[in-house]
Amino acid sequence: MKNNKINSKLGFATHAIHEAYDNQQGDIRSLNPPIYMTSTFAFNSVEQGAAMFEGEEPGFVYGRVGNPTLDILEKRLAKLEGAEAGLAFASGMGAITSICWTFLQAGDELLCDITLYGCTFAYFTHGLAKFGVKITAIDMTNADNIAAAISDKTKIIYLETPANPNMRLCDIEAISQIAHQADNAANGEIKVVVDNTYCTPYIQRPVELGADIALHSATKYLGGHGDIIAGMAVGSSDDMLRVRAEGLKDMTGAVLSPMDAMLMMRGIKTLEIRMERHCQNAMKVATFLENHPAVEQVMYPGLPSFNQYDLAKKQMSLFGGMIAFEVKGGIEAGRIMMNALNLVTRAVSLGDAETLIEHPASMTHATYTPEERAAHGISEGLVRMSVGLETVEDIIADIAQALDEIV
Ligand code: 4LM
Repeated sequence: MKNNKINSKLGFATHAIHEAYDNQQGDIRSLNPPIYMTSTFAFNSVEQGAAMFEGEEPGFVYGRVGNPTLDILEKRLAKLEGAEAGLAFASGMGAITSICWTFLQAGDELLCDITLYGCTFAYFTHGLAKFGVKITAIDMTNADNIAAAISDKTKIIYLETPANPNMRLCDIEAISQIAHQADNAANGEIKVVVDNTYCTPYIQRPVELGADIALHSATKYLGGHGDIIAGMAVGSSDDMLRVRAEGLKDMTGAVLSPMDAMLMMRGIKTLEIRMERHCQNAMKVATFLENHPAVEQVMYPGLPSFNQYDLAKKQMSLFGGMIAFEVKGGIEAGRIMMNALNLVTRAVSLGDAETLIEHPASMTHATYTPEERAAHGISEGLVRMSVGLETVEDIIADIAQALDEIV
C-alpha cells in the first residue's frame, strides 16, 4: 500500500523532490536550490527595515527568524504533511520546546501520553513543571481517558504514535475530535501536538487526521542519513507564525542552519523509497524475531499479533522501520545478544541507512527513574531496533548469530 495520495494531482515523491522550488526559473536554473549562508539580510531603507520588523512588508530580516533555503524546506514538508505551513528547527527538542513555550504559560496544563521519548519526558516533568505548567500523563491508548482528564486549564495534548520506545499507538483522529469538542468550553483552544518522527508523512499524516501540529526529530527519517541534528513542525499558518515569532525567535533561538536544511532536503527527496524499504525490511526482521525461540515478545505494528494491529491499519499506511522486542532471560540476555552483534550497530537515534540497536532503559529513557519506567510502560529488558536499509538477509543473519549466544 503506497501512501502517495496527498491532496494533489501529483504524487508524494514528486512533491518531495520539487515542491516550492522551480529549477526552470531565472537565469541560473540550478537543479538544487541555493544554500543562503547568511545570518542577516539588507534593507533598502530604514523605513523598509522598520516595516519588515512590524510584519507590514514581507521579506527576510534575520536568520533566526527566516531564511530562503529553510523556506523551501518548510513549504515542502508542509505539503507532504497536508498542512498549511511548516517550520524548521535546530533539533527535535528545539521543535518541542519552541512549540510548548509558545502555547503554554504558568497555570496551564499539558496532558501527555505516559510513554514519550526520554528527553521529551524530562523537558515536561523537570523543565516545564519548574515554570508552573501542570503535567498530567495519562494512558492515551484509550482515547476515553482523555475526555475525563481534560480540565479548563488544558492547553496542549501531546502524544507520540508509535511511542518511543515501546510502539504503543494512540488514535490521532479520536483524540483530536475529543480535544476539539472541548475547545468550546471555558479553556479556549486545545492544541493537539503529535510527534510523527517514527512514521514520517509517507506513513501517517496527523494534521489530516485532525491534529493541530505534527512535529519531527528530523535527525531521524527525514534527514535519513545520520548526518544532521534537526527538527520540523507543521500546522496552520497562524500557529506556525506564532511559534516562529514567539517560541523560536524569542525563547529558544533553536533555528536550523541553511547547510543542514539542504541536507534534509536531500534526504526528503528519497523519503518515499527509503520508507518503503525500511518497512519491508522491518516486517521481515519482526517476523523472524517473532518465530525465534530466544525471543519473548515482539512489538511491531505490522504483525497481526500486535495488540493494536487494527488501529495501525486504520491510521498508518505502512508499519514503519522501528521494532521493540524482549528476549528470554531479560536484561542480562539482552545485553549478551546486543554485544554479540557485528553488522547491526549499537547506537541511539533511528531512521538511518544503518540498522541501529539500543537499550532504552539505560540509554534513551534513562531520564525516567526505574519506578517511572515501570509506571510508564517501559520495561527494563526492552530492546529497540531501527531497521536500516542493508540487505535484509544480512541483518537477519547477524541477529540470528547474536541470538544463538543466548539459546
Ligand atoms: C532516540 N530520539 O530515540 P532530537 N522525538 C522523538 C525522538 O525519538 C527524539 C526526539 C524527539 C533519540 C535520540 C537519541 C520521538 C530523539 C528529539 O534528537 O533533538 O533531534 O529529537 O534515540
